[in-house]
Amino acid sequence: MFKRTLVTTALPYANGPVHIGHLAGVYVPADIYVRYLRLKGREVLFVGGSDEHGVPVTIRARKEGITTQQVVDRYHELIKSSFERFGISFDVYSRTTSAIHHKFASDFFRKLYEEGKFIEQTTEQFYDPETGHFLTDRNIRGECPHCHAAGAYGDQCEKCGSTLSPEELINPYNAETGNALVKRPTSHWYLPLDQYQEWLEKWILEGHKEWRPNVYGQCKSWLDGGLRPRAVTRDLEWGIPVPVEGAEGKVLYVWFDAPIGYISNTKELCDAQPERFGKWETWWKDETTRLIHFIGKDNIVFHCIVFPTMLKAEGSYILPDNVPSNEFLNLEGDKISTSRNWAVWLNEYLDDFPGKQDVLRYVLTANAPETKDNDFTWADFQARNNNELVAIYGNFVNRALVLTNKYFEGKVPNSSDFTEYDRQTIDEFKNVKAQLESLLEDFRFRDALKEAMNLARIGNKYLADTEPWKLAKTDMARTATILNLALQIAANLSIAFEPFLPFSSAKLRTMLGLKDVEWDALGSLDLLSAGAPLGEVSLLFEKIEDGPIQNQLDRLARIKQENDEVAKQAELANWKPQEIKSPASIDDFDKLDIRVATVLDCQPVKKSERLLQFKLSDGNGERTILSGIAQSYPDPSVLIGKQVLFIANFPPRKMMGIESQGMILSAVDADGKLVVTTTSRVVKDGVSVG
Ligand code: B3M
Ligand code: ZN
Repeated sequence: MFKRTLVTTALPYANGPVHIGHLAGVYVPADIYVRYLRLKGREVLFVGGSDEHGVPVTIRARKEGITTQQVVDRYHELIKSSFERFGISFDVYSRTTSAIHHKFASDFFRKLYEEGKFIEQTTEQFYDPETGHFLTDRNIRGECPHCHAAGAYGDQCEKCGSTLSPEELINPYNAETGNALVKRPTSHWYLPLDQYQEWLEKWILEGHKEWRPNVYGQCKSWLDGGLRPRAVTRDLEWGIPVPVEGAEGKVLYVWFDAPIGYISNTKELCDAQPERFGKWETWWKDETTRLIHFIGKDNIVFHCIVFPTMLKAEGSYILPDNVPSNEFLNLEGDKISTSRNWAVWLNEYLDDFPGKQDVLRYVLTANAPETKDNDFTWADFQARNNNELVAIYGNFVNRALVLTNKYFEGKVPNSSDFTEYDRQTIDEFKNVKAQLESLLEDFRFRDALKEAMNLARIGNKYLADTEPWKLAKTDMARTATILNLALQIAANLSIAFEPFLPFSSAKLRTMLGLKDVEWDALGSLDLLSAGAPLGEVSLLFEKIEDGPIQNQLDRLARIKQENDEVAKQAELANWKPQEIKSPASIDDFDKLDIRVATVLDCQPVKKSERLLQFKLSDGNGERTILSGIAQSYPDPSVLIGKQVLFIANFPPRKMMGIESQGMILSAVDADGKLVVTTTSRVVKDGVSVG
């Protein structure tokens, strides 16, 4: 019943470059899907763009001392050109600051407003009387009501992890100016999601059981929790002004206007090239169009609940048929983070690994976080390139081409009778097309890639088993048949891999002298006709040595060090003395016998990572004390000759077979390392402290 497919990808925020997490989660799978549909001759439109509103871009601008427009211009250009270089084949990549989008989103809001689809509510919000601004949760800071850390955010305390609302903060202030805040009434428009609850339950829970379990599950838990009205406007300057009289100083909430960007970007393209792309309404309002949103898991509720409700409320739009959403990709075991610079940035990858777009596309797909979070490591990147792309796919193709050049002057040789083994090989790869199709249509790109790679494995094994380089000495006819079949398999590979590795497929086709191909030719044994000349042969993939991998690891190590340093500084800045313990009397104190001693010797305890063994002169003779501070003193000999404070009347205790006679007193320094305490002038050993 569907005649065409409209594919959208989440609009990345224009407040930083795109990283491998975005690529693995959204853009690579969407591009595979679109390329597959195009190759199949289906009508498809691929829409992307930058999300240029919201608070983060304004914060970035203020931090850098430039205008918000400059920030979004910079990142929009960077993101757009990186996608292009990487082969993400958008039909349109526009932006939400375009005039077309502003008008479109504004009209969309006005229509719902005029038809009474919103409710208006007045609430008390935090306001900075000095700057005259209402503040968003993230811009409000104050003391955490739970752990009392200073500088907790209006939505979360990063120290203890509690989720907060700004009301809960003690002494809330404006994060940027430090000004104290007051409450002021302000009114906003809300999309009454609760009124659509029943409709959504039916549409999703009954109508879309085929959605991925993670997507369906998140929707179900939102719906089970009961939907509430959501504000679609904000008190901000940066954004699309609310097109209602008396709404000065208010803009559309970024999550209201951003998904409308999918529509306005489509309109921008279709209006510019109607003969090629038709009318935008066909893509958005015709029931025979299938709409697919590719997104990351943190965007599920907006694409499955909020945006469909907006479209339903408007009334003339189609709804998404599927919302394939991935889990997250981690980097070397840690969560990817733009603010901590813990990422592999696409633009940097393209500069560091020129011509290797397909290697990253391959690794991100082979390891795609389709069903659970996954980890990207540079070791895996190198291994997959060297052991799979080079050793299997590249090796097979190279052998087939080089041998054809050697024995048949670079022309596709004639095939004669097949042997039983040839037939087995052919049977094995005959199914690949159907398998690939069902996996691709089911958005299972990781498994689909495995199938394609399997085809390369079949080819590689065929050449290894038949050894045409040996046969060439005795049986040219048989050699010709083998190489013909090998070249046909290579030609098939250029089709099977086209959605995944478009650069390599194009290169392979040039080497094979193959013109354009279509998906439906996959599985055919006469893609190349006998006698046709091959193109110039070069390596399809190249080995990646340790050097460039080490460079990447070194870079990450540097970033980790910087981040640790920043975290330490932040901890220091937030450090507060511990609360005073409950009252004690002089009698309590008198029970402890604290004395001074000189360190005669200090050695690490064998087989222990923590313990140092002290030999002390305590005025009466020698005393042995074990102290768990080895990590803080890599060279314990620095302590020899120093005076230390110790508790003399703790009962002796055995550790690692050594008796410890007391406890040495230590404090913690800013790095979390222990430092032994001492007196400010030398005193006699054994003197009491009190
Ligand atoms: N910019 C959030 C994100 O990049 C947001 C997506 C908008 S899609 C309409 O994760
Ligand atoms: Zn806290």
